[in-house]
Amino acid sequence: AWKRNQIASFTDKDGFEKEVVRHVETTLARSMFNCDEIAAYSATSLAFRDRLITHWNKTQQRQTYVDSKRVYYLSLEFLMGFRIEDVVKQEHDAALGNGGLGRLAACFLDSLATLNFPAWGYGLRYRYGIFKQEIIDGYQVEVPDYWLDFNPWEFPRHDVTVDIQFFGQVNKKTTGGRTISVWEGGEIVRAVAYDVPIPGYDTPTTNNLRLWSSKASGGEFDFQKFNNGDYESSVAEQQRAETISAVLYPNDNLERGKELRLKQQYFWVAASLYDIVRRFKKSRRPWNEFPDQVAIQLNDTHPTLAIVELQRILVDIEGLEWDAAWEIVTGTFGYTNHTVLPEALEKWPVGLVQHLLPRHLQIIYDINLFFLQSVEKAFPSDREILRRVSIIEESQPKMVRMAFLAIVGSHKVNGVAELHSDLIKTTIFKDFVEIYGPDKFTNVTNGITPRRWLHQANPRLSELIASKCGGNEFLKDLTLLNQLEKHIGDKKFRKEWAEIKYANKVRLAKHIKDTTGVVVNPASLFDVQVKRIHEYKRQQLNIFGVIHRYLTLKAMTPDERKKQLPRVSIFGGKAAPGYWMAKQIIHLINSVGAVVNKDEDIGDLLKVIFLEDYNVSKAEIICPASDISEHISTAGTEASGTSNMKFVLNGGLIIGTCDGANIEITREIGESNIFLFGNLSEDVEDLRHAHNYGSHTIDPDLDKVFNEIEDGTFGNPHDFSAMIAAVRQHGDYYLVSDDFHSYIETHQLVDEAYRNQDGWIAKCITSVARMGFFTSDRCINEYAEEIWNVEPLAVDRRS
Ligand code: 26Q
Repeated sequence: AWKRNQIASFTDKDGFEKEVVRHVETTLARSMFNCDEIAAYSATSLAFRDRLITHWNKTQQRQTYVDSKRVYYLSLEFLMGFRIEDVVKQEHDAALGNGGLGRLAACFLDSLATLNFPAWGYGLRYRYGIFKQEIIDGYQVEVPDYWLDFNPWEFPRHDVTVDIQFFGQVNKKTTGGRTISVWEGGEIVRAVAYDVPIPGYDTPTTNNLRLWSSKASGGEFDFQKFNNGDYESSVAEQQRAETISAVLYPNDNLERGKELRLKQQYFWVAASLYDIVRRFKKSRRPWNEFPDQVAIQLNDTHPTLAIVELQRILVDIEGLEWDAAWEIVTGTFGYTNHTVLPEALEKWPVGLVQHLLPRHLQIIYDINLFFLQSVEKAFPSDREILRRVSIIEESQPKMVRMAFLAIVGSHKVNGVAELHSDLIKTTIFKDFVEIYGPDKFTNVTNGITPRRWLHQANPRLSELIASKCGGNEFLKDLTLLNQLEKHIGDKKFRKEWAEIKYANKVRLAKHIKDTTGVVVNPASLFDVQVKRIHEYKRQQLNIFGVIHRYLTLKAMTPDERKKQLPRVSIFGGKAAPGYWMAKQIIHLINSVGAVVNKDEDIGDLLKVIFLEDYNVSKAEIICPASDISEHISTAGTEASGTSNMKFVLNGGLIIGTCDGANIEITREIGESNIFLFGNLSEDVEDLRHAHNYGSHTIDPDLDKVFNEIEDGTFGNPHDFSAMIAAVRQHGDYYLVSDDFHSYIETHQLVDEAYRNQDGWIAKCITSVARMGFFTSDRCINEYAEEIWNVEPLAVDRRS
């Protein structure tokens, strides 16, 4: 019934049009005769928004009334992308994230709402999201990402504010025979809530994403100072406060200890916890019931201070005993790890924490003391273990190890794919498995929302699938895709499938032409690698492989060339602005493209494209248009990867290493439907050791590629000397040479397989049919059962 009453007006064209006109004429006070694109966009989104708000209010009222356990997902990044497809080109990605981790958070919000879980997301409302990437003379240039002034999807809550304290000192005070610590002085910054409604698919449930914005606490500015003539410093204070939520740090898988980043983390965590505690207190339950009412998930270590902050609230403000408080804290938190890369593990200098959050540092030391005492009791003969597991690293300067703090303060720790979860248990967190036992550590393999990544990104394929799988139910139960397999023998179905892929490639070819000027033939094999640029993800392996292909084609006679399969190698992705090597990789890709794309011997046989400013809305154009995509990280380095899932779900095959979720994808879709290559993660350590202490002979084909670069074929060889030296002289940490031969051979197999179009399409359909496991709905249900202990709230369909 809710569907008919509430959504009917969306599908009823006339009703919807009337609402748009009403908004143009009344809300915007314009006439339909001077309705420009921005006005049309505003009115359209306002018409949608009105429906959304009704569901949103009802969901919030109902969740308050029932007051069952809620989930709080704390993430410094939510990579949303809010486009209404082609309404107008006005809408802009909500690019509040870097890559995988931020996009995962957005998929989780979609699944939480769709599955009717009472859940909130908490994040920061950055004024500037991830930078826009421009390519100028083959180099990445960063441009600030100006947020739209008019964002119809956010609701400022000027009445929901929290004052956040920084700096100051801790004083001991005795009242009634009890000594308490009081944090005093310092400065106050005000957090203001901005709410974004998160509608579920095919349900009225509409959850809330609360983003905090920073503001000077004294209102506009300090009038006292202003009246005293100190205008500059009153404005400066306001600007300093607003700096906290000004910009998203553009690092992905790299930790950089900057004070402002720590300020962001505490600001966001403290505001969110205040909000969560305030909501809990309304129910007037005893404190020991807090973990029965509240589950907080930490998206990586970025919100780890929440553990310390909750302990502070309970002990210092609410007056609980330490042990009782700590039981509540550990019962509340779960921690998700997204990386094993040592350079990405968060650490903060003790001195910085002391300065910014003096009381929190004391609490961290106490948490560490009690933890180490328990370890010492359990392992009395092992003196080394205390040094290894201490939350404080006894280095110069001393550091707080955030991952260790997150483990100690949570009841569950999970990795994001099976291999990754096994690796963290046997490497970086090995001692903690000994201490807590294996049950504290678990795996929840990542997933993606099929609503965005199939239905919205690839509407024609979604429709074809629906016609074979009994309607749109598969979008809520992705295992229903398995019905596709029985249609593989159906010639007409395969033809329709192939036509849709071709049409998606034509669309991408047009985008390539419009943005780069290069004309590509949509009948070529489209080979795609789009993701953040990182040495561990090995875009350098890909471009070296492309050069190898180019040299092979150049060495052929024209007759031999005619027998070759045309290919387009498509790259896209941002490099962190301070990551010099990643920027060199982008430059090499563009330099190779500049030579290859104008080589008349080669023509359509090979094109090399770098797509500027890869983001969520570009991904929606690229994923449906791929024939093969590359997921080729050094084994053991990519925690999961999620674009691998997006590409397969859109009917593309993948070439990849035995890493992250590739392994589980292989298990689900079958070994014959994926192109795996390269060394295994268990061999990586020995290979690295051999490079450094034994002999390291470079693969001869790769050597030829290097020689060609050094001959100046792709521009000034000096520009690329560091990339080559990383392999030849500096130990080839990412095993580019070790995997090169296997990589090239596997690409040969890809070519051969693609020549058999019928067989190829059959592989694609089989793969899609077996992708049901990788929905974020399955993933959220696993978190709910194994970590959060929460249940969906039955939907009231009468409203
Ligand atoms: C940390 C400290 C200071 C500044 C920035 C950061 C920072 C920011 C973002 C560190 C890491 C990130 C992002 C990490 C990330 O995206 N990891 C990816 O998470 C995906 C979802 O689980 C996985 O699929 C990927 O394998 C993993 O790389």
